[in-house]
Amino acid sequence: MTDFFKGIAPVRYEGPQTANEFAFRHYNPDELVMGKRMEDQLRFAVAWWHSFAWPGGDPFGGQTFERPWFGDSMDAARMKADAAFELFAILGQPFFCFHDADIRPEGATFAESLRNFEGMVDYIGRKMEGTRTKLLWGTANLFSHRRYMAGAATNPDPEVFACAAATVKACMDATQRLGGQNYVLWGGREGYETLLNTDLGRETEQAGRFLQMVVDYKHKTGFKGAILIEPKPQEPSKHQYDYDVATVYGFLKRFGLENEVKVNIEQGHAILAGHSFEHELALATALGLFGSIDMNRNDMQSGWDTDQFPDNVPEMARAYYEVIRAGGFTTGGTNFDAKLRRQSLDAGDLVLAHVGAMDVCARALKAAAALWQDGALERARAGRYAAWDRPENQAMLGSDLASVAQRAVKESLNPAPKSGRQERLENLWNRFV
Ligand code: XUL
Ligand code: CO
Repeated sequence: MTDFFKGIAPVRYEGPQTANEFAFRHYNPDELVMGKRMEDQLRFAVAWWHSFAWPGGDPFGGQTFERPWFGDSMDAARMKADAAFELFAILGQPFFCFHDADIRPEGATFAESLRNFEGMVDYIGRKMEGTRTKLLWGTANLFSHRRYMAGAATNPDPEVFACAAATVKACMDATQRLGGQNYVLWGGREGYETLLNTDLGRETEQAGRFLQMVVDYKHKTGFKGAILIEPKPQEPSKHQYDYDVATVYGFLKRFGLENEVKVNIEQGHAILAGHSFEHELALATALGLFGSIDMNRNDMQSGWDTDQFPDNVPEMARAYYEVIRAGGFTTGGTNFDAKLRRQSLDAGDLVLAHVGAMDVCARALKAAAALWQDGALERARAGRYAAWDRPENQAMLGSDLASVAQRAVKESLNPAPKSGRQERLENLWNRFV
């Protein structure tokens, strides 16, 4: 037990009219949305790294947060875990996510770090027995330690590749042991700072082999969860190989992994790649890759991955509409890969950041579900392509260029342009959000 959250009671749904700051206004776990409990639709997760490990630094200054568990001992790591489970009890969210480096102190040697990690996995496993909080996904931190400064699997030094393999194996074992539903790989430093010293062909080949080994290990150990890649175009590296969903799809195809690996899509990463969140989600669904989401928002002016908590219902509604179109989450969920601003020092700030974000997502889900159930948007979309359902038109796709060309001439085709109705659909959209 810590007293960090002292005086903050478990947060409950009280409805939009409540004056209680520490209440949910829209997130009502048991309310049915499209026939499914809201909790099971949204599948919220708290991110260990931002909520408990991040000290509040920025490129110009260090730690602003003072947390009683900051330190590099196992005792401090256990206190951090205690505080984490106290937050989980307050929020009642069903899941959490972690990297190895979030939960364990760094050891003097690589082997000691692994032992610390195993000790903390045991400790967290015991804490989970007494609660209903489950593990959405585990992952490896292959970017903070200086050994990974030139990449992990893509490193020019094969010994770093081996350390990366040992870390990922330990994190996959831990994820399986704790009943995790997914295993995530974010290639933090899998990319380059300058092409002048980089053999891009070799590095992507190494990344592909590494991922094949991860998938083989999953099958060998019988891990039932999904393997997810989290695309991001840059930051910390100038260029990262898992640039966006389309790039990841090409990479998976190259290594024969497109049926083995899915994606974890983050709002801020989509924006850094010059896309919208909904674009990345829609493309993942179209390519059969949709897995999970990292929910946050970027500051639209800063050009950085600012990892703020979401605060914009219409924006999130676009995202959840795509989640609904994807058929909803299976193993995936909504992980708040979001951190407090560095001036938000208090325990209450950490709780209310999550409460507000959960409410924003709940409102967005409800709006998206209402639009989906209304059906008008999907009827309009289907109507736009309806001619393609006719056999003579379908036949063209199985034909060849010369035959299709001949049809255009023989039938004197002169297709009449039709309205795309964008503004009408935007008006329809705005009736629901
Ligand atoms: C970094 C990021 C990571 C991954 C997990 O931008 O999103 O926290 O989600 O490694
Ligand atoms: Co993320």
